Amino acid sequence: MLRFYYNPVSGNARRVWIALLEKQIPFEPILVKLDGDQFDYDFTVVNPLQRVPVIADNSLRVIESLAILDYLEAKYPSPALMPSQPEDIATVRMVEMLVVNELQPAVMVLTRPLMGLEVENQKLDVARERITLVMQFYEKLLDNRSYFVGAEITLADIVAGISVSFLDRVGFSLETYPRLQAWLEQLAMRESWQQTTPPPEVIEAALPNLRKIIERRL
Ligand SMILES: N[C@@H](CCC(=O)N[C@@H](CS)C(=O)NCC(=O)O)C(=O)O
Repeated sequence: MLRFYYNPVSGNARRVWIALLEKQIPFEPILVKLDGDQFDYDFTVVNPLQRVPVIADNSLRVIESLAILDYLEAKYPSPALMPSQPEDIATVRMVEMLVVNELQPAVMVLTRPLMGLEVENQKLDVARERITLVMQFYEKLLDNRSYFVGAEITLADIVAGISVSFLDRVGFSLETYPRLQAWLEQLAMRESWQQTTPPPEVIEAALPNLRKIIERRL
């Protein structure tokens, strides 16, 4: 059976977890505690980069959440989480890459002061500006659709939904983005979403580990 190395507070792992549930792929979850477990020899053999998520499928190891999502899509195409029309594929990729290249780095900056870590005010301003630009872009792109590409959930919604739903924790309000709010409500109704939402006490317990992870970031 496919093995899924994860941690419940890892947003990157949650992308894969939701895809596994949406596609109803049987898997064995393997918890990596991220309290230093990720540096153990056994896990380093699985992922030399010492991060979750990882998928192990027989002798194959796939690291990097977006690569894992592509692998799952290719191997288990139904139900599809990647559309087939060229313009829709471009939309999914665009939304995903904005998360990775713009949102995640900016959120990392806003998280630092919450963890008692130093950061220059100017960097906080730049981070908020980048997030604003992405939210404005997403709000327009959503239009009046339920999901980014229409009536069905895709990888775009999964990848962006996890990051956008985290924004209130770093003090970024979505008050002025009614479409994004409605979209998040829609996502929150899904079983895969509810099943993978980390309970507050789990997040609370993980904070010291998360602080160390953020401190180590380049
Ligand atoms: N680009 C990677 C990022 C993976 C990543 O940063 N995982 C974090 C948890 S969200 C991790 O395992 N961190 C452990 C560490 O930095 O020590 C992906 O998308 O899979």
